[in-house]
Amino acid sequence: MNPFDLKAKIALVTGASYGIGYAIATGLAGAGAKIVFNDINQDLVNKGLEAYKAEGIEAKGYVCDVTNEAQVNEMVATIEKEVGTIDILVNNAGIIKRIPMHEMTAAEFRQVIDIDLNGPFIVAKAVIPSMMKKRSGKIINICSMMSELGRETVSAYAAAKGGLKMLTKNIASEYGEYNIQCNGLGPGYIATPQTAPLRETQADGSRHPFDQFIIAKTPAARWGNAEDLVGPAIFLSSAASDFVNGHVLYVDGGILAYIGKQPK
Ligand code: NAP
Ligand code: GCO
Repeated sequence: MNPFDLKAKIALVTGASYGIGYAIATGLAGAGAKIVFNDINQDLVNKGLEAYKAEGIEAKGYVCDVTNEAQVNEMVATIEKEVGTIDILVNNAGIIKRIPMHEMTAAEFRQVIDIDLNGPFIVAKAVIPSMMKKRSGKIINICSMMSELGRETVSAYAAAKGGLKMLTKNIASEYGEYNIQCNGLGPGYIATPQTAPLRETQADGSRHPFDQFIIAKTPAARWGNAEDLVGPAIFLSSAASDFVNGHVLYVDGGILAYIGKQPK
């Protein structure tokens, strides 16, 4: 038996029209999983469906705001009717707001917490009952370096991702007896639209200061690509990780292990 084989498994990846979610979903499909995904509007879902089709993946897409419990419950019920019980949930949908905390409104703080922490709770809560009945399930929460570290301007995001790490551990604790494993995947700094502002080439043609900073902080001396997350996601989605529970697997090129390169 190939412990990484996902044939006959149904995987829901949230916010997966592009970016990290899309890369993870295509990887899970490559391992045999049937992909269902959602995004915030029909245009994004259509964009995702075209992209998956171009890769030869017959995905099903749904418009669903992960912060809206009624929409989430309806999406999960529709998936269970149209496709089948969800075996693998990847809570990927997320946003970031980079604003100095003393300038951030409470509404802005709440919006990030709502999408990045309440959303994973709502979607996990919707899929767990069927996983309990099946006595099998995989939940993967996309955490972050900010599940462990802070930095200027990302207070809401760090609070959400720190909370998501503990939600991951609690789901693992509460549902392990149903053979449900819940783990975190903690990407380092990944080149996606979300981090594009941190990598913009400067007017004088030089690299963005933050870009240079991350290169110096990463032993691999490069930004991650969304594809770097595919193998770890397949591992956490498969039988190969049936005794891994409540763990956050950091895929960061070594950032969390490294004090950083001395400036020249
Ligand atoms: P991204 O490019 O911004 O994609 C996020 C996706 O989630 C987008 O499709 C977005 O739709 C969707 N989304 C946002 N709010 C939603 C909602 N309420 N309901 C449903 N979908 C929603 O982000 P990414 O870089 O791929 O990151 C994906 C995940 O990895 C996020 O949780 C992020 O925090 C995490 N992460 C990213 C990095 C990194 O360096 N990129 C590192 C660590 C962790 P819209 O296009 O409408 O926003
Ligand atoms: C930032 C970045 C990071 C990454 C990621 C790191 O502004 O610091 O957006 O937060 O998105 O979460 O793991």
